[in-house]
Amino acid sequence: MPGATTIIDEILEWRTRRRAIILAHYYQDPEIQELADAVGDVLELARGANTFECEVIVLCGVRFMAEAVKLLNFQKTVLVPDAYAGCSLVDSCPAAAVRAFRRRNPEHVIVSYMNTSMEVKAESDILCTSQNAVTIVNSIPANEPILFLPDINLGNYVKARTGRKNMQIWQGACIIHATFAGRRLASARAEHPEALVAAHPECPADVLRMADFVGSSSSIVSWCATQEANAFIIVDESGVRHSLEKSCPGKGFFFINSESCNCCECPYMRMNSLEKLLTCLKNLEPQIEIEAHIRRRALVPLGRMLRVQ
Ligand code: CIZ
Repeated sequence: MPGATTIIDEILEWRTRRRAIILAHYYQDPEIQELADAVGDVLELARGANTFECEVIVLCGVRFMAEAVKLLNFQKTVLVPDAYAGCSLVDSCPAAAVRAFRRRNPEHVIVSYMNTSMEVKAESDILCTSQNAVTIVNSIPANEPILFLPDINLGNYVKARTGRKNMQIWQGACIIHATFAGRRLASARAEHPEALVAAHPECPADVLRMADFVGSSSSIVSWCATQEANAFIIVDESGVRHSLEKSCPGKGFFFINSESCNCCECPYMRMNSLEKLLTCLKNLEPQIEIEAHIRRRALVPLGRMLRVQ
């Protein structure tokens, strides 16, 4: 019907009315990515947000990502369409347990992945992303023991790549990446022998051993775009397909399913929807707040990471 208003028109109208920008993580549904002013990984989005003139930032992703955006854009109103969009890695690592480790092991350097709560970031010595974790660990003097948290697979990968012996690793895992199985990847390789394999470092070691490339979602997208190959098996959350297809026209992408859901979709990431995006723009809720003293402490390890990477 000509002139009918769609939900997308409404979102765009409220985006203007609120002087808002919409940021989407790679793991969001394609219709949300298409509406976004920027698509990226958590650090790219948090850092990129200040290049826009706006009063409100809607982060379409999970809660810890919206908190990272707030950390770097404290004066802005930061919204997340679903405040209950969590993360199994964040849940695996309570701040009280990290504080208890610190008390028992005051000499350890605590390296925390971005997938942690703001309270855990505030307890940490330095932060890392899946893109820069090897560089960050290599920047720490060899004689200083490390606690790497919270992802066991990323930690084991970093330990193997850096050869670091004095590194303890937390036992957290991503419910999707950790349940990609080597045997499913082996069958996909037999089915598509021409394809190169790109895997996210939160996957188990047997999967990573079979990969031609291991990297963050952002680096998987740029790596596939620069390869001559035309076919790729991707071991990552399926939301990244949208950016892969946009960046690599004509190339084919095969995703393998994880054992946990027989799919490759993070259930938390998929809690966002166009309807919730519209509602949060209209109501200016749910808002992300970070207490000033936590923010001050969390900015210290973040600043250290940014100086190293
Ligand atoms: O860095 C991020 O945004 C995460 C959590 C994953 C990735 O590789 O994009």
